[in-house]
Amino acid sequence: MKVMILGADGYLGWPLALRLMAKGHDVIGVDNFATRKSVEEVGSDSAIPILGMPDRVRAAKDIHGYKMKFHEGDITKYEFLHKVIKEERPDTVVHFAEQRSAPYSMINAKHASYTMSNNIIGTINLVYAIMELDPKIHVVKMATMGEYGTPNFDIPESAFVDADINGKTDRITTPKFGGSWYHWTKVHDTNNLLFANKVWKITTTNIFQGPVYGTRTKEITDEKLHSRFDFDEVWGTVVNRFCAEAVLGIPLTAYGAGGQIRGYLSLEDSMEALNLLIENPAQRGEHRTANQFVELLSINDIADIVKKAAKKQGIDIEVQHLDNPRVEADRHYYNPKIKVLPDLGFKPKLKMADLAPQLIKDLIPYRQRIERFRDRIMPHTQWRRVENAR
Ligand code: USQ
Repeated sequence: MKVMILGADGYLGWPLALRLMAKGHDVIGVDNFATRKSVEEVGSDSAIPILGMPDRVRAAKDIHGYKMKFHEGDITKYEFLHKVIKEERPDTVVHFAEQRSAPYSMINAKHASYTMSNNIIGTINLVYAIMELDPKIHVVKMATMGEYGTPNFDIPESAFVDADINGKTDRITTPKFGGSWYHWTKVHDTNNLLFANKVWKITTTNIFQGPVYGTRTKEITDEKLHSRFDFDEVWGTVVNRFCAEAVLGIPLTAYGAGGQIRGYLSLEDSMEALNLLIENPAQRGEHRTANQFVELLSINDIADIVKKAAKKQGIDIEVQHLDNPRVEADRHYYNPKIKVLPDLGFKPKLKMADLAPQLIKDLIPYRQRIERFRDRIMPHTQWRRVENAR
């Protein structure tokens, strides 16, 4: 299969390129290196050093014999995206090329509008290019579990639900309530994909993935093949942050009461799940919704797991409960359904408690490098504004 990955330089994009090549697929990467620039903009860097793309491609060839093609460019420029898809004619386009940080989107108006335009325009351009060039191409789009918010009902794995409004029934789109401007861009993308499917029968798999953690996949066998690893308050996600904090001896930064529950999965399990969804495409003309996570855990559960994992590495670490910089429920019901991936044979390999000690071990050699960005750990980006603080 020929697979184009938009966002091939990212935390998920690079390991997915390696996984697909390991499975014998042809991979064409596309990226404009926006994440590298935006992490630098907030004064941080990947905890684990990563090579530039030409060196990454060379290392994949030298170490595993994989041959990957790469195009540098911005998919919000329609002519560029249209040209690469026309030239390469992939069977599948994986769309990861979005601004993926909730805090980054909440910094100020400039960052919110960049997130909105970058994410929504990129997705619109993709569905137009596919409609014009070949609607048979399978679009695999990274959505997020965060689109649903934390509702007091079971989260379905479906784009539509039955609703009864004042005695009249109809199918309506599954209710969503994002927790940041970033999460709302994903909601808007989902709506736009549904409309593209309705009018042009674009074949889509929309993946509602929870937060991913980890440093390793089966193919990351050499330091030249590492994926980026962010840990600062803007770009780091909670599990990776806690592990980096443990390495620096900073008490783990649980926001609020720590009862926030999400569906987590390791980088390796994410790759396996994505590979299954790519190798088993949606039916022609179908809009398929897949929820993607392995374990439902609260922030307090994660703090406990990382604290124990750190202990195994000889690090004693405390947990601090900070005023939550976000506006979110920190005690709530959470029960998302998951059936599509298990039906495809998805069997998660690793639980967080098994993987966390290794994750911390992998970061220890980079302690000094992470130390340089110690002042980027504590949360500064506030959801609330002074004038409406509650
Ligand atoms: N949190 C802490 N302490 C920290 C950092 C985060 O308690 O030091 C809490 C947050 O308040 C939140 C939870 O951890 O309740 C998750 O936050 P996160 O920063 O790990 O993840 P989030 O902002 O939701 O976004 C990440 C990725 C995003 C992806 C999403 C999946 O950046 O691209 O879409 O995870 S999900 O969370 O299911 O929406």
